[in-house]
Amino acid sequence: MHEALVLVRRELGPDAAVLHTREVPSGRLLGWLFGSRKIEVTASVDVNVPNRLSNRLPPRGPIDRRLPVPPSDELREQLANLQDMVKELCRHQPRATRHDLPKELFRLFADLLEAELSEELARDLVERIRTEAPGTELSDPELLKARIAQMIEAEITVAGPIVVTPGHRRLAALVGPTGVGKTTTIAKLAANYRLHQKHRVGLITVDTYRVAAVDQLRTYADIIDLPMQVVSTPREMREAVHKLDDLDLILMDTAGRSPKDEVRIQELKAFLTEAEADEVHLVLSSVAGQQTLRQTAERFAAVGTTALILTKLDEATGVGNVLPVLRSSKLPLSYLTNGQNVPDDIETADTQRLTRLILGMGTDH
Ligand SMILES: Nc1nc2c(ncn2[C@@H]2O[C@H](COP(=O)(O)OP(=O)(O)OP(=O)(O)O)[C@@H](O)[C@H]2O)c(=O)[nH]1
Ligand SMILES: [Mg+2]
Repeated sequence: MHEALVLVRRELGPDAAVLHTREVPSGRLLGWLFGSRKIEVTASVDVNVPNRLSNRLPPRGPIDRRLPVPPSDELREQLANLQDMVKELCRHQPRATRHDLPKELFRLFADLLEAELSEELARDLVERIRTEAPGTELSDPELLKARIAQMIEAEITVAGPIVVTPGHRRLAALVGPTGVGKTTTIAKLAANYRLHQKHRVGLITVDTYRVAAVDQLRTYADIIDLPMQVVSTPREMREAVHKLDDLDLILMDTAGRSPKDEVRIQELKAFLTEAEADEVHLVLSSVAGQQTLRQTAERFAAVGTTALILTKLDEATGVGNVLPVLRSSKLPLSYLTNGQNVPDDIETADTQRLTRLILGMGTDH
């Protein structure tokens, strides 16, 4: 048998699979002549034989006897040594593998996924906790939550509200994709600055694409009693700004643009350049997927965005999806909006509050 296998190896190479072996019954002419045993081996290089080390039950019956390889003493000893080494390794590094997450960390990981954090980010945070946190902390859910909250807080930068200095006109524009809540947010801001803080506020809209768009803003302007300018070409922008020059704050509404429409983005940039906007807030809906959020922020960076506004937090099931865009865009957050009510459903972005929202720790108002 040994000789036969050596021959197989020589003929077909080391990867050959032995499919069948048998001893040719004696009594044949050659056996009779030479008095030797004859072995027949069927082997192939292109047959895929299942791994013998798989968990399946070992083959039974005659196949069992195909290649009897009784482990030598030396082999047995090597196996035993290996076993000991593996045991030893496990004892010294109980947290060595990913699948072996301690119970509390695993729960945290699951919570983060549920909060719409990407798997990548959740794993990143949990792995950091695993290496940074002292062992005692790993079994305490409260301490773990506090630590993860700290990490998430570190990912969030806030810009603070638009700072208005009476006598120094400030122009803030809101840009973003369609339907994210730009006009509604402008109305909320205008009402708050005008009615609560008593500043002199004016509005400019460059949204002349949709018939109803100008009317929507004009309705708010009328209710709050604010001057409003409608601009349809970049050329008209200077004059419109000039007319509102003696105000403290000009809020500029723009038409929703698809981030994929390069021409419209460039056009928007022309409007903003003419207006010499002091700040450009990119409005993003927190309901959007993280990929969309990131790509949108990338495209709108071309118009000179300076801050982020997150809308529709009330509609989002989890807000962990906003973390990647905060990280990649490096834009500070200015406002959060959480409802359709003008002027109430808006707040200045707050790191701790957003962190609580991300971690699903509820709202505290
Ligand atoms: N639930 C919820 N709805 C909001 C929020 N902000 C705005 N909306 C609603 O979203 C819808 C679109 O709001 P708009 O302010 O018209 O959005 P826009 O970005 O100006 O839209 P376009 O000008 O068409 O690009 C309206 O029904 C708003 O009431 C919010 O914070 N939460
Ligand atoms: Mg609008």
